[in-house]
Amino acid sequence: MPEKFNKILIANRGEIALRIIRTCREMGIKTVAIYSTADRESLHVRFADEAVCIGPPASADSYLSIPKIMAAVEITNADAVHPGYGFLSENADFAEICQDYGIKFIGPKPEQIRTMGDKITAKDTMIRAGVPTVPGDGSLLKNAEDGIQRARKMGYPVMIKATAGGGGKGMRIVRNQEEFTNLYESAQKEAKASFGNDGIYMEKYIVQPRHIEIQVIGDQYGKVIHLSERDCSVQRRHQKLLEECPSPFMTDDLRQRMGEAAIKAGEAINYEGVGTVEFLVDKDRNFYFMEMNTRIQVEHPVTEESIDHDLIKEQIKVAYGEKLSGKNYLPKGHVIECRINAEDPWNGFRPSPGKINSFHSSKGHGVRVDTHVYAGYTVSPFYDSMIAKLIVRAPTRAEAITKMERALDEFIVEGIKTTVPFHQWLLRQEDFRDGNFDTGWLGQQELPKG
Ligand code: MV4
Repeated sequence: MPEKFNKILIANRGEIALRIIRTCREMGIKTVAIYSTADRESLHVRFADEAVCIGPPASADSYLSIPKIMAAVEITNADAVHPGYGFLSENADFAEICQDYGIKFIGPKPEQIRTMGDKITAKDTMIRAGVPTVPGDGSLLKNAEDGIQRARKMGYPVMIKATAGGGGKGMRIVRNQEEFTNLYESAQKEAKASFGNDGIYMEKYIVQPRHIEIQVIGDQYGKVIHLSERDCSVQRRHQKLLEECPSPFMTDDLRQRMGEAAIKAGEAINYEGVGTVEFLVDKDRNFYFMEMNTRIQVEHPVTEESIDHDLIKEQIKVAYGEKLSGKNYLPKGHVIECRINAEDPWNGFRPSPGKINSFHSSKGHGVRVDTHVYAGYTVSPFYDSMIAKLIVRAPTRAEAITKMERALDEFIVEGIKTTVPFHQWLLRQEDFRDGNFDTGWLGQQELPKG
């Protein structure tokens, strides 16, 4: 048996810091919280065994400051770091610094993060591994003229993407040759400003795709398994709002094939840790590798409830060298997660930070709420606006929708605006109830006005 960790420093905040602390407690592992001065009153600070203040509210001076975090690791004598999601979770340099200091970064190797972080390298690696990718080769465009030449052969519409991108930045749909040069130049400018890397590549535009991702986990001995899918097609400007498993679009055969492709993707890079392989799926159920997220994701509870396993526990176990059994996991029943954000859904999802005067969390059979907030908590404008994840599980999709409607009705937050009414609206829509939606659907709807 490999030796487990003695003490894990959690390089994050909010609900995910709390989520990680809970599992560490159950595993008998000591925890260290880090916090900015904006988070003094946070529950992750209270529930960790130790806590270290690492700076002012701005993320760049606290949760993104590698020197401050390494100093906290040093003074608390932690032997591992859990990065959570966001912040430094996909920063290969941070993973490498941890490695150099003899601290276990709970996640993949720096090289694996780098490979997947550069989208052309990732795509090229997938092509070599035999994972289906969107038509269009994985190589940089030399200039707009080069792009126009290639698009002529490929046929419009095409999509141009930043190789350093992800999450929609530096991405453009080009519908004809006339608009190519302008869109190319604006994508390049945006990529340069956002990532300091203006490399652009091109692929065929997939119309009305669904976003279906496969959860994987790999051990240190080259074994990768899949834990089925999450459908994340309900998005607004690349922000996911609701996720579910099974995907209403899934079939046993498609899951089998996508699962195999995701395992191939992981095994191609000897992937270690939990990860997510994102696919675009078209109306004919063709699927294409989009990107791989080399971290635990916000929506991981959907999979936890679907397969009845603690993913953070599994993640920590493979990080200290446990072997995977080798079998894949299939979903049981139906799970839906709604992201509750401190935003005003009827006014363009404008952030709504401030003090929560009263708070009541939904409860009851098949209901799970992952949150760091409570009555009296102040939502800071410095960090992302998610205040809770409401997750329900029921035997069928129809029953899960009914249960979610009930759970949303009893989720009470006073003092700030939240996305609860948006979810109540969404669950009433016929297209949603019929499973008849893709990544473009929400953008085409007329939302109620506030
Ligand atoms: C695409 C696409 C259609 N065709 N690529 C969006 C985020 C970035 N990671 C890739 N994205 C897309 N790439 C081709 N060739 C459509 C999207 C896309 C999308 C993908 C997943 C979820 C939501 C989306 C919303 C708009 C566009």
